[in-house]
Amino acid sequence: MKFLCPSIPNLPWENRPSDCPDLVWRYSGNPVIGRRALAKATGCYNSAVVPFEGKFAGVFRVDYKDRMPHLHTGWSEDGIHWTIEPEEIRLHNGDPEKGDFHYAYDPRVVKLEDWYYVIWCMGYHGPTIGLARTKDFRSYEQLDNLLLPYNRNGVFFPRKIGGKYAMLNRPSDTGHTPFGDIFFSESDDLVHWGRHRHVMGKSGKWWEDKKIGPGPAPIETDEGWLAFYHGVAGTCNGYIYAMGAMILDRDEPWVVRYRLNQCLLLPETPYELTGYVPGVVFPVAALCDGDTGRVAIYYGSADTVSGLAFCQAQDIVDFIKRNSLTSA
Ligand code: BMA
Repeated sequence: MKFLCPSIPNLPWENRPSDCPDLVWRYSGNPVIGRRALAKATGCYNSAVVPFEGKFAGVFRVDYKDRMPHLHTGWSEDGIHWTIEPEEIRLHNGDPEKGDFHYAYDPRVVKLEDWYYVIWCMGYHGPTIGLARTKDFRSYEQLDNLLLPYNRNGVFFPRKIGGKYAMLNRPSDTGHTPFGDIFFSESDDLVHWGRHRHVMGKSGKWWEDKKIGPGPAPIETDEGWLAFYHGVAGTCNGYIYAMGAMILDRDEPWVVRYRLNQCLLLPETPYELTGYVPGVVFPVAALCDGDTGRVAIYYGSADTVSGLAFCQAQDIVDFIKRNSLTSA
């Protein structure tokens, strides 16, 4: 299998512990970012990182002591130890008509052509998906919102598909919706989006019996787009968020080639089971080294801290194909 993504020679990595029975394993030093990443923070999680100039940069969700979420830039030499900028990101070309940073959460960062695009959930008469771009993680230009309210999860594919910008997103309502399917949308100019196609909804499996939503930017392989996503179980005690995976068609990514019949990462450690929202694993970035197929997954834990996990893309693709709810 070919991994059609750039090499990341310094990708953070740890081998799978010999006693780990799973295909996705956690970094032994988790959480990589704690809840007090800044003095004014009560949580730092659901944050997106990318390779940048031989090191790593990212956009981080930082919740303040009024429990409002803000976006901050972060820097790391190794993808593990992070420095979070004390001041929140300011947008150029910000326009009240596009919404502002009244609240901002669950960023994704995707390198596409010459830009790093930041896609996040923001308030504009209710939650919708905001868009900004940067080349240096110091100056961010705000573009028009991607979608109408209400929508709380959006992520770009890392290249144009059929000559168009392409994204996955998850329409919702104003709150923690008891429903949600993943849709595909495309655009010529990043402003006008359409050709909205249904990708998939919840399955009959209980780990994702309430709703699903897109996670990190899909990883391109010659077998299709490997996409991790979050699935939500509605238990008698509240929602449980876990990570699943699917393979989308390379040219028509609204077509699900394979869909794993179980989750890959379920809350089970103390930092995933204890926090502001116990029982949450929320993947937002998956960096794949094109040379080795090693993947480093960054995920929010219990809406409080940030975790790092690893897997081999080849193993995951093989596993999905062997254990699929959908056949190609
Ligand atoms: C979602 C979002 C995420 C959060 C998750 C679990 O709806 O609000 O930011 O991690 O719920 O609380």
